Amino acid sequence: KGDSGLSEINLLKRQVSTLEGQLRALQSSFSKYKQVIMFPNGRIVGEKIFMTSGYDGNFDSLKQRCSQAGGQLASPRNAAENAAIQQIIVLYNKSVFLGINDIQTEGHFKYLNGENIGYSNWHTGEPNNQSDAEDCVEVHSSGKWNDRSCGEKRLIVCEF
Ligand code: 291
Ligand code: CA
Repeated sequence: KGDSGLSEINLLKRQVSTLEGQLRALQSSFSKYKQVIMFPNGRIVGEKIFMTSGYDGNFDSLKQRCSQAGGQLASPRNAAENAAIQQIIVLYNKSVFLGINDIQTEGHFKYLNGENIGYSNWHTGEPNNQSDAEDCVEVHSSGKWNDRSCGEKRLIVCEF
């Protein structure tokens, strides 16, 4: 009884050590896989992934495309996330639309889930709601934000 208990423990030890090796291999292969699929269109910031497919569209069409892909339009919550989006903008030399707008109440910019924004990076003088027609948010290569007509076409960047 004592002996068979010991050999069971030894068997379990061998199995745990095999699993540890397999986990290490999986971690290293996943880390390489992430690096490969992120090149050159994606950026990882913490738990969040920003990704462009290179397409342009107006706000509604971009919003729909991101949600069809199981994500949503990029909605930066801090400077690091904004900087990741900025890198994609610079790479493509195209401004993007964020998942932020004041369609519901002029001057109250919200995320797509209706929550008030907790981070912003407006250009000086923005948002100005030019011609009373600017409810969406574009980001320029400087990383700065401008409110802009939702009907304009911008580069898609989704977050997952
Ligand atoms: C000016 C600023 C912006 C405004 C923009 C658009 C341009 O920036 O007043 O606040 O969003 O004009 O109104 O719209 C068109 N149709 O040109 C100019 C450069 C971005
Ligand atoms: Ca504006």
